[in-house]
Amino acid sequence: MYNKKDFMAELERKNPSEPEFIQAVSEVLDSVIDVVNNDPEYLDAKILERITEPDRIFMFKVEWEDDNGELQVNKGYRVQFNNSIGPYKGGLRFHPSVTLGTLKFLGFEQIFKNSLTTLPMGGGKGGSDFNPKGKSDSEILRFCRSFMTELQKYIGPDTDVPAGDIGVGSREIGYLYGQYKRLRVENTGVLTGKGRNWGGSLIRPEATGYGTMYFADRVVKEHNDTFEGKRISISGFGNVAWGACIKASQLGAKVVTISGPDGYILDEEGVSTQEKWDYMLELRASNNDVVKPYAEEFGAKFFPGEKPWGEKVDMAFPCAFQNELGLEDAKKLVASGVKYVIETSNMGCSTDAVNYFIENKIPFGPGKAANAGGVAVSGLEMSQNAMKLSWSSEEVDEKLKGIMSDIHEACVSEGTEPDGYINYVKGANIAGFKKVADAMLDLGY
Ligand code: 2IT
Repeated sequence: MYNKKDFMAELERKNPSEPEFIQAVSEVLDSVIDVVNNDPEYLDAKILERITEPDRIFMFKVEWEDDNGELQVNKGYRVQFNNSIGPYKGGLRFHPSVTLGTLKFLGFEQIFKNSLTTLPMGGGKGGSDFNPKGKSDSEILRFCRSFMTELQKYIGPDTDVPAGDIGVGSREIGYLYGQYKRLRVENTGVLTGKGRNWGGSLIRPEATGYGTMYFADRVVKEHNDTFEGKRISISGFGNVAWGACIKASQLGAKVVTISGPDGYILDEEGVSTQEKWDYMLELRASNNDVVKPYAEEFGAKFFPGEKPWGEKVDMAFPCAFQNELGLEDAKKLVASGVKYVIETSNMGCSTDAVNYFIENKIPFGPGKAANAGGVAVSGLEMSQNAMKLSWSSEEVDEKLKGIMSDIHEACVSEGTEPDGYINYVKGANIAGFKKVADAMLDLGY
C-alpha cells in the first residue's frame, strides 16, 4: 500500500531541487493513489516508482556563435520518460527558465496527456535554456543547427518524435528539421509541426487552441449551458492563445483579454477579427515578448505588469506558462462569478488554485486534457508521414474534434463524483494513468 506522504518524501529525496516535477507528480498521485492501492497487480509491479522515473535523460552542450562573433554556450536536454504505449513524443521548449526539473515535469505530464489522446504515443520532452528573446533570425538558425547536431543521436521516427513548445514554432522546427535531414539523409516524420510543403499536417499550428475550445464546448454542454455568448479571458499571446482566440470567436464566444510578460490587454470588442489574429502572429514573430503594441494598434486598454484574472468573465483560459494562475487569482475569479476554468497551459494553475476551483465546484479542465489537441494532431501528422500522404484540413479538424470529445468522455466517466460534480482533474489523471499502467503490466519490467 502506498502512503502519499512517504512516497513524496522519497521522491523528493531522489529528485532534489525539482519543485515543478514534484508538484506534477503530487497532483497525479492525489488522483490515482486509491486506484493503485486497490489493485494488487499495480502494487506488485511497483507501478508508481516505475512511472515516476524517466527511462533515460540526455543532457548536452549547445555551442553557437552570436551575431557579434562571440561564442555562446547553452544546455540542451531530452527527457525520454515513458514509451509503454508508443514512441516518446513531446515538444521542445526554448526558454531561459528551462531546467532539467522543468522538462521532467513536462515529460511526466506528457505521458498521461498522450495516453488520453487515444493515439499510440509515449511521453517525452526536451529543450534548452536558450532565450529566443531579441535574437536575430540567423542566431536562431545557428542555435537550432547546433542543438540538432546533438539531439539527432537520440531521436527517430519510431523512437522519439519531438515537436514545438514555448519558444519553438514552425520556423525553429524548420531549422531543426533541415539540420536533421542534412545529417541523417532521410525524410521521415522525426519531428512534428513541420511546414505543410515538407510533411507537416494541416491544422497543426491551430490544433492546441482549437482543441481547448472544442473541449471547453463539451464541458459547457455537459453542464446544460451554451458556449455562445460567453465572455472569456485568455492569457498569453503565442501560438496557443492565437488558435484559442480564433476558435472561441468561431464558436460564438468573445475573448476580451490576451497577455504577455509585460502585462495584459483588455479588448472589449473581442480579439475576434482576422486582422487581430494576424497581428498576434506578428507580435510573436518579432521575438520581443511584449503584448503592449496590440493596445496601441487596436485602441484596447493595456494593464502593465498585471495578469488578466481580475477581469469579470464567464470562462478563464490560462494559455501561457506553468503556475501562471495562483490561489489569489483563483479567489478573484470565483468571487467575480467565473463559471468554468479551462487550463490550457501545462500545469498553468498552482495546486492550491486548482483545489480552490474544485472546492468551489467550478468545472476545471486540467491542461493535460484541455491542451491535448496539439499533440493529438502531432500524432495525426506521424500517421500521415508513415503513410506518405496528407489529409485535408477538414479531415484533420474532424479527427481533432472527435479526439477532444473522447477525452471529455473519459474525464466524465472516471471523474464524476457521487454528488454529480465532474472532477475533470481526477478523471483525466485516472484515465490517462490506467492505460499506461496496464501497458506496463503487459510488457513486464
Ligand atoms: O505540451 C505539448 O503537448 C506540446 N508542446 C506539443 C507536443 C507535440 O509533440 O506536439
